[in-house]
Amino acid sequence: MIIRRHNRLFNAAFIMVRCVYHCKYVRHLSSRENCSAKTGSYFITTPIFYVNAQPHIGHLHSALLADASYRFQLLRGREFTLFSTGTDEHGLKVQQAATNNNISPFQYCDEVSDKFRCLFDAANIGYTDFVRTVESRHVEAVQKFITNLMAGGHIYQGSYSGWYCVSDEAYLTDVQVKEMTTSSGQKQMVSIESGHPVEWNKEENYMFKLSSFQNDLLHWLKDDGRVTPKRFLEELRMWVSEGLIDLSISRPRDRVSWGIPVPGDYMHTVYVWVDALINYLTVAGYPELKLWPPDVQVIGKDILRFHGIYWPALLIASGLEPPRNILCHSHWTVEGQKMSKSLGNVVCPHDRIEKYTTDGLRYFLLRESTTHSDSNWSDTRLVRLLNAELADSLGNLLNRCTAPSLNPRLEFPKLSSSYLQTIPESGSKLMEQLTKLPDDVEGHYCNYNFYRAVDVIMNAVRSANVFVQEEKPWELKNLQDRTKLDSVLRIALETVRIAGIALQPIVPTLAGKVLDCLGILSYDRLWDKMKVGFSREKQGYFETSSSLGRRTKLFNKLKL
Ligand code: ME8
Repeated sequence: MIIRRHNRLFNAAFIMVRCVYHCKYVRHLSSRENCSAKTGSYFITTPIFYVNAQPHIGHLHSALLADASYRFQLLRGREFTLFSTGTDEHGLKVQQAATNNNISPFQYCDEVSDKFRCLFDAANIGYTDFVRTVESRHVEAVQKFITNLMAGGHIYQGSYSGWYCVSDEAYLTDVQVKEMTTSSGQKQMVSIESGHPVEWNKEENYMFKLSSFQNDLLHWLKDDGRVTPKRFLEELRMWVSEGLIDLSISRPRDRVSWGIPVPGDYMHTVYVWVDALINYLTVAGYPELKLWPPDVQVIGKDILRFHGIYWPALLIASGLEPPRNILCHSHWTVEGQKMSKSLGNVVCPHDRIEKYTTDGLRYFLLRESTTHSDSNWSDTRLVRLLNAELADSLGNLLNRCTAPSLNPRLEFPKLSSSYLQTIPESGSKLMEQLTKLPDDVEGHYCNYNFYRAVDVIMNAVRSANVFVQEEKPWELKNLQDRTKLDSVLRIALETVRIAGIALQPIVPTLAGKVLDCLGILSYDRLWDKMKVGFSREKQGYFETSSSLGRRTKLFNKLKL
């Protein structure tokens, strides 16, 4: 309701928009406050992916970061939610790919878009909307949005010349290109940032007055939580401070026919990047927005300029609030080079899912990568990590403590308070870790530091293994030792329970298996149930016991 009222207000008083925007901006939640909110709505997006080639690990990585954040927010009780992904299907690059494949762009897009959807389904990405830019709801949203910008006086017609990079679908300035000698000895101008070839173009375009939004953008970027991690925020601030030039938002139809017509001028198509960015409004129901702005927009560092400059400026111009937070991640490399379809060095995600399971791949991608720096793909590293952490540490702890030989009543037993008087140091250290774990992990999830969250969880699991090794429960099977045996098992299984709840955003199926094994009911798997000693009957204490669920092997060791 509030969102709708604001939109109408903005549309009616277009001239006052930027002033209203600043007021709204001050009142609105910053990204960090927003993460700490535990209930209410949540809107997260991934980039929409080009259909000019097959999906790879890098694309999956973006979707996975969004999925893990989304699952975390659901566990914390967010109710009205939107998690969108999809495919970007217009533009010269796709037009050329269809021609090269000797099929119509329609058929070509259908086929490749399906591959992205198929991959995301196989990887258990829990998106709520998969948008394609060829859908009529999107075409309508784009035309409505451009019409609105035109009515607001933000678009003019002009002649544009510059270096055009088809691979990046972007015009570049002289300082963004350099001359290179190809392997065949020819001189070729290329983009400095991506290395892709560029060609000189001059054409009549519709232009967006981007240059007049410098102050608005600098104001928006003042909030330190606007872009995560900080190094990308600083990069953006620098680009915007250097000054902005107006943005060409159309292409002549005779050059790019595979696109959405500019409203009122069939001879021009909308620039594919502007078309693509509007997908985020399409999924929100534009012009009747169900939810706005997005809480988080996940992107790769290669598309920071588009999301951190063009997109917020376009939104501000049309009287809408820019996203609360942009999560900009670094890249997966192979032997130090960016994994990309144009370099032909991609790692196939389907193949890795088959070899290592969906959750095996999810775990590695989130465990091994940081958002601020590139990560290098290594199958050897993956096998070692998964064997050490999922099979040997977590799997072994669960397996030991639920084995009928050690736990014949197949119970999640009671902890006796008298045992706590005699607990060894390794046990006290573990209890301390478990007490701190929910807050620590929550902080890391809120900052998208998934590798650090897993570190905290795995440290606790390792400490529990040390504790069990020291207490030797297998030597405590006499009746008089039962209180101690139960207490040791309870502390170890409590670690597994907490780890199971905390790992759900990262490895939902595997974590589900852990919690099934322990007999934890679905409503006891939410974030607030992670507190150490939680029990349904006596919250905050260890007085109750319960039956374990069915025993299964958690993770089969992988061979190198
Ligand atoms: O740029 N490592 O689509 P795209 C990590 N359609 N992530 C990677 C990666 C790598 N090696 N390679 C790609 C587009 N990505 C536009 C987006 S949004 C309105 C339009 C991820 O198919 C990363 O998120 O080239 C990057 O930003 C995205 O895929 C680009 O995918």
